[in-house]
Amino acid sequence: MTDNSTKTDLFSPSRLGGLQLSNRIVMAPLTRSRAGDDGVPTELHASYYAQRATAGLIIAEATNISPQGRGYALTPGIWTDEQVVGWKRVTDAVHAAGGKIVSQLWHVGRFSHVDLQPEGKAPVAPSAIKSEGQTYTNEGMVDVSMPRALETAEIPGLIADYVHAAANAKRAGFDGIEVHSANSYLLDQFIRDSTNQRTDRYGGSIENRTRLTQEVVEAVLGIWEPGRVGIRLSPTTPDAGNTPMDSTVMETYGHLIRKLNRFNLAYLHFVEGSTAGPRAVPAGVDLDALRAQFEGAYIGNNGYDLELAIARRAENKVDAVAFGRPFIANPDLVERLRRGVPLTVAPRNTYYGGGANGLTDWPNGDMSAQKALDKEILPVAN
Ligand code: 8OZ
Repeated sequence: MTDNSTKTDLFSPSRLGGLQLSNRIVMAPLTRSRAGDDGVPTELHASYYAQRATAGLIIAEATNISPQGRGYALTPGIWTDEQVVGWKRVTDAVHAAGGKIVSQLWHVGRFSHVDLQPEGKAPVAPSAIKSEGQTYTNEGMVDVSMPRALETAEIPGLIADYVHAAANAKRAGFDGIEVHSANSYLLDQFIRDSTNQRTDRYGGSIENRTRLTQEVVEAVLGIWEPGRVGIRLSPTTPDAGNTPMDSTVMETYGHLIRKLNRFNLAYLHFVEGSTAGPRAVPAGVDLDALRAQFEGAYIGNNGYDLELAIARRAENKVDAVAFGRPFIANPDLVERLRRGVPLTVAPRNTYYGGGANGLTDWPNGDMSAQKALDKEILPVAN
């Protein structure tokens, strides 16, 4: 019998700030695009997440904080009461299955299309610089639209949208929230000098460019205790339109991380390398050295397999590991990793859109043969 829990503490209980987890395996936030136009999560979402509740922590798919924050059709939101009711069904189902789940608060910034925006207006961004990327609307894949720069006077309203979403996440029964400051969406657009050319207190110096992320975190701490708030950063991911990363990654993100220490957050969550791509980072960047500047717990993510997870945990480089794509087709991923059961690979065409097909119809690994084997070879105890 394989029992990988003898080799590593990945399968043992752990704590990230105020979040007590049954193991150190986290389900990474995965956009699956199964909500309706109203952004309301359905029974399907409840089943999908409950099936994956053996993860030590589920980070729910990126969730729009406001109509303006929306950049992809069929992604869920958390600004309306109906959305809160939908999410409550999800959190109840996860809790009934013994799991923990946090909401990832998302504003796409410039990465949107006028068809997805209220009154067909331009998406908002730190500066009026267009991404070369594409998104999907109800009409299919389209180039993202030219954004307009946010007025300084609009920033308090934007922060209020985060606070509203954070309060709704609490009403919806989540165990906490994760601030999405990664992947070249709004907060990361402010951080990077490639997308931020502002001349007010939110642009220019590193201090200024990292200000909005800090102000958002500080504001949501009016709703949530710090031990239930995490943050996700992706210092080396270009955006889907290949916008360059910040020109001084170590200095910029290092400054932000040191500043975040004053909040005592539950965790820092990095996409290591390039989101859903290679783990390699450019010369001069050392993500472990950045992580080391954070005083709290750390979740590592991107392209992990069990071997890498065990190795990075053994070196104490991570407190927990977030698996993304492996959770799509392996609802019982934790048990499969523990038992060395082969993983199913989800085809790409199941990632986004559609219904139950490719979402909730993945079976658990066949553990019955393993269990029979356990019976034969385990010494009879008691
Ligand atoms: C894949 C497709 C659409 C959005 C991210 C929220 O990268 C996303 C996302 C991923 O953070």
